[in-house]
Amino acid sequence: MAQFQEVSKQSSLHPKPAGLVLQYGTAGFRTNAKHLDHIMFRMGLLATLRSKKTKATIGVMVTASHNPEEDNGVKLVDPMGEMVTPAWEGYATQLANAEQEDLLTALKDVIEKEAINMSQEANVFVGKDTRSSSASLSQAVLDGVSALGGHSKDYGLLTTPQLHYMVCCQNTQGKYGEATVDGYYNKLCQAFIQLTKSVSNRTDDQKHLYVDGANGIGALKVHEMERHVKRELQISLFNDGTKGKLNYECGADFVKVQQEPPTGIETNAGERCCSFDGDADRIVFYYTDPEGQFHLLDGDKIATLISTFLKETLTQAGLDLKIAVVQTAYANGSSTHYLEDTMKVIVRCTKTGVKHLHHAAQEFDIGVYFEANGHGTVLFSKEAEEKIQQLAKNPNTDDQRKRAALLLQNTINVINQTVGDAISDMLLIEAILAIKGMTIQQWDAIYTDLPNRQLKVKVADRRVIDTTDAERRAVSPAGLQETIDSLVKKYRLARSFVRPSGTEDVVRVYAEAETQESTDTLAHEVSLAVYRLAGGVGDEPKPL
Ligand code: G16
Repeated sequence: MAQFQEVSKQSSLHPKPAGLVLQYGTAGFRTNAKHLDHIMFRMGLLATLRSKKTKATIGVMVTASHNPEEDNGVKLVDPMGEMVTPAWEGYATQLANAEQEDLLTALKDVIEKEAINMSQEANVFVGKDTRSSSASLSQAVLDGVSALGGHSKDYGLLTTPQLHYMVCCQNTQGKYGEATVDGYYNKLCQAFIQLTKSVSNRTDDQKHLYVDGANGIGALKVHEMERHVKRELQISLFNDGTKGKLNYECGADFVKVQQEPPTGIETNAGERCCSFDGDADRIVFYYTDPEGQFHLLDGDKIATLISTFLKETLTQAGLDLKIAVVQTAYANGSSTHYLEDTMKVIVRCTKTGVKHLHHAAQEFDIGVYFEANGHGTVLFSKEAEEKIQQLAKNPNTDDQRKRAALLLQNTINVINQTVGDAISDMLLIEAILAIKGMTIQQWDAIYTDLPNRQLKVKVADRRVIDTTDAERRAVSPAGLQETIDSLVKKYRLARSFVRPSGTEDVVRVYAEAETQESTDTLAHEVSLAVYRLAGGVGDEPKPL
């Protein structure tokens, strides 16, 4: 077949280094950019097959999100804007690891297993972040698409959630919105303006927000968005990429893990700030109090504020819809207690990776899902959206219920339901704070986080660690979980778990306890256990 000849010819321009093995991880392939050219070409091929199979547009995003500048990666987006389905993650790994001479066989294997009609048209949307390697790597994706005769649309620089949004708009024939960057800003910003317009007397301080753009794509896109909400939101943008290095001592991952403000941002005590990550699908908020103490409002606090607002507004609207909050093992114990015991909402725990949380959230009328690292969004079932719409347009609805229904409608429109989105989450949180007349300090006071610590341990092969129970318990290597259990018992309100990262070559260690001192000691002790029992490399972890 001519198509396969073209694949052969083109793939020789994107050769795989012999013996290199990479896995489709938590959010796609991710490693040093110099190993990724063949992966990108092959993901162009796979996206084309996925498009033929689903008869829909598929997305390919070239980004390594929170990883350092020298890394890159690729995320595949399914027709409704969600992460690609797990079965196809398996195909991605097979295709990525086929040696050069076996590529056609691996490709034909997918075609056969999925019974793909090769004469079906294919459409692929491609986006990229601001890394210096992204331009040539996204060209490799486009080459892969064209080698299999697919059509592609290159959006150029986009945030990851913007690409997810475009794919969903395209495949819903515009029902979700217009598949353009302006369409995205218009939809979200109009909803934001509607949400905040009823709030009178907002001072300039209340409208003001410091944004750390992580020196990445989020900074460019916040800048583009700003003009749509000039009167309603005043942004001071830092780490906009003009001088600093991507994700270096800044961005959501740095702020969350280090529990300190990013460098490159100048604020006064008490002022509201937020940080995006390198592809703008995560956001965390924070402020420093007059005593100089740093306060982080992470994904757990974001989920709590959003679900409180939704619950109150549903009550005002007189709508009986079931809300659940989906978290991962990283969720602070205090947040889970608050949600379950005080707010009385259903809480679910899944494995790390928004694909898992997204899936769990789909089971409820309204599913609020957030990872503690600030990656998350809200999903509304079709039935929930319809009930809200009917209430809003019913002429017999009284004023209070109508106001609440309209708030819910605009809330739905400000949210990017396809995936976590820093811009959309930022607008939603700003709107909720305005509507509730709340300061960031009052939001922070809803509950008090347990002290917590995240560490990384280098091991020879992180796959020796296997976990169960939504990653809360390690089943291998032998003896590790027993050791963690006995360490945890030494401290009050303590909890700890370990898991191999799916985006970096490290094992992650999480600990929380009643005091920061015991948390740090526990995190260190568990790190040592990982180092000793799971094949640590380099120096032994040192106490904090
Ligand atoms: C990705 C995933 C997140 C995950 C994070 C860290 O985020 O989308 O769901 O929490 O990686 O994953 P891991 O602990 O396996 O390294 P991002 O923002 O880097 O794409």
